[in-house]
Amino acid sequence: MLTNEPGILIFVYGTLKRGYCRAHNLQGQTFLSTAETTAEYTMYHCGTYPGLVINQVDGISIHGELWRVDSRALELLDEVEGVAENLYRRGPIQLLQPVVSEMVQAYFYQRSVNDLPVIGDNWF
Ligand code: PCA
Repeated sequence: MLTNEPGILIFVYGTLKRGYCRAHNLQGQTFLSTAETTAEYTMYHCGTYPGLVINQVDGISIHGELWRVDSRALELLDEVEGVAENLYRRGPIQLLQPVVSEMVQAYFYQRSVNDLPVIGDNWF
């Protein structure tokens, strides 16, 4: 189920998750499973959405969802997440589960996280 299929794997942890305000951007794409990152990330509260940053010193495991998306959806997601404006950058992320052999990507927050509250392991 998880390998040798077209499209790329995306880990979503915030407003793109099912039931949240940007979930419609994943309509028609494939939800694979809930997922958990390795303990190398910190999630901040950026106002009305969360921002993930890499933190290999004292990061934690973050809960989210694993999706397979086609290239058109990926383009849309990049636009929605403000990649061109450098709000987020899309890059590889490590998962604890599920175990996948392919690269998984996620949106990493690019602005300053000084003074932003830390959320914990789950964007509710
Ligand atoms: N949307 C993306 C990144 C943060 C956000 O709110 C996501 O759900 O993964």
